[in-house]
Amino acid sequence: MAIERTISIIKPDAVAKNVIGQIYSRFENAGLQIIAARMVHLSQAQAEGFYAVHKERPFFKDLVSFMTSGPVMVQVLEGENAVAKNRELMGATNPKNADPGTIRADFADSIDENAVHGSDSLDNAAIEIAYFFGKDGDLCPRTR
Ligand code: IDP
Repeated sequence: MAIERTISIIKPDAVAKNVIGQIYSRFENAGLQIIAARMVHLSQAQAEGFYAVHKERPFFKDLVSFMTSGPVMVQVLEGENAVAKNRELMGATNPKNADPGTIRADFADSIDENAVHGSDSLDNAAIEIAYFFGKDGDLCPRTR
């Protein structure tokens, strides 16, 4: 299995619930390392840019409004199979369909406010890492 990097975002609802540490523990317990992290209160332009792929969807306006409603915690996770592993830890988009024990099952209230984002492919992970952390910059892979 390959070592991969992926983007995780703890969304404003989960930041407001004060569960950043509990979510970080799940990453660490699954063998994923946090190699960069940044808390940011997204501007409308930043949120629209990040979710540009969804701009024709009926929920786009609400999504941007939610994602700018409070600070988010953005991190790069590194580890074996990181993209799929993070998606597995997150659970289904709609928390009603999320497997028990997943982040969304435990911390999300609705499909609109669903606690976390995770890149859905290696290609999108690279784009999203560059969006928040620059092409090569600001990543701190382990040296020990
Ligand atoms: P994902 O976050 O599980 O990858 P996507 O389909 O990429 O799901 O959707 C991005 C985000 O848009 C979701 O996490 C959720 O916050 C929001 N979203 C997706 N589908 C709906 C919907 O049907 N109603 C409201 N919000 C939605």
